[in-house]
Amino acid sequence: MGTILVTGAYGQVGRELIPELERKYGTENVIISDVIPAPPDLSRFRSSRIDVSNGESIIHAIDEFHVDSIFHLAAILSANGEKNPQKAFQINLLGTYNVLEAGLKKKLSKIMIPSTIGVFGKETPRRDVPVDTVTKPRTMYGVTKVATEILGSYYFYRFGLDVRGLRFPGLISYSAMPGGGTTDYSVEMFHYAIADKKYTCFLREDTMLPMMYMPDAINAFLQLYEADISKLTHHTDYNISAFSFTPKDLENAIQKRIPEFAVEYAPDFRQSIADSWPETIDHSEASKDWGFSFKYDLEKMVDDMITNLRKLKRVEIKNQA
Ligand code: VAH
Repeated sequence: MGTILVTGAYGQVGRELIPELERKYGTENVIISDVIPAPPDLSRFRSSRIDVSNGESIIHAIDEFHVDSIFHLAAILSANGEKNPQKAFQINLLGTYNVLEAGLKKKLSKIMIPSTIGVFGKETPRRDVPVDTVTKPRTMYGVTKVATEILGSYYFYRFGLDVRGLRFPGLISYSAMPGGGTTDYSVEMFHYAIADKKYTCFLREDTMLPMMYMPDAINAFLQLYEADISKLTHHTDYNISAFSFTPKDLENAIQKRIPEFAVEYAPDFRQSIADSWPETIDHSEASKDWGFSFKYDLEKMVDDMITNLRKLKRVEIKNQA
């Protein structure tokens, strides 16, 4: 078995995907990469500096580490993408093209590419959105992700390259901060609550969005990675989600645990992005084809986030002492 290369490995998804890949496949079989050096706490892994807009750096890493499959996480998310659409195009679309071309040239066994509910737009139905529907996104992030879904399918049907992907909703986690998305408020709120600070939310209190706790998201990604290809009726665009909530729902859920926590609402440019996304997702095809399910509902997620952030804060205070 060859090794598994993770691009964009030091972001919110990568920080939780890496230990799960390590647990399943062994430290020596996981190669981590990003445009920045590996953080000290990941020094046990072999690592590479890869800028996915440079196709040669991907080929070089595949040769150096005998890579057999890639989890391609490198991407610029929705909010940051609107601050620099040209860079988002370069990294998200051309970067993914480079990964697919490298996979073809080096005959890789599998390429995993996360997509997003950000592929949907104002013309998409607002509730119970199926996989096959109108995808006219209003962000460069969404445009690049629709394109990479279609490009990945093309590489499967035209060249037989096994490319798989799923549409992540907003992802909540405690081990790394999100990287410039429209759903980042759902993580920031917890950090302010734990620090006994008032939080200013950049979305309206009634903005309902599909969400998921990171452990369920990582489990789903690995389930799709290990799924029998003959069972797949889609390849790069499976819908997944666990629950939907509004910022007010999350404020209320946190206040049940931290009564003094308060939120004020001051929508910014990200409100128009959120308004273009649906409220709830139909994930039945992922469940039918490869057994997608989730363990965390809103209440269980809130408890786990608060418990673990408090643990991390105690460790941080102890280390500073
Ligand atoms: C973003 N967190 O906000 C990402 C995600 C569905 C949202 O793709 O851009």
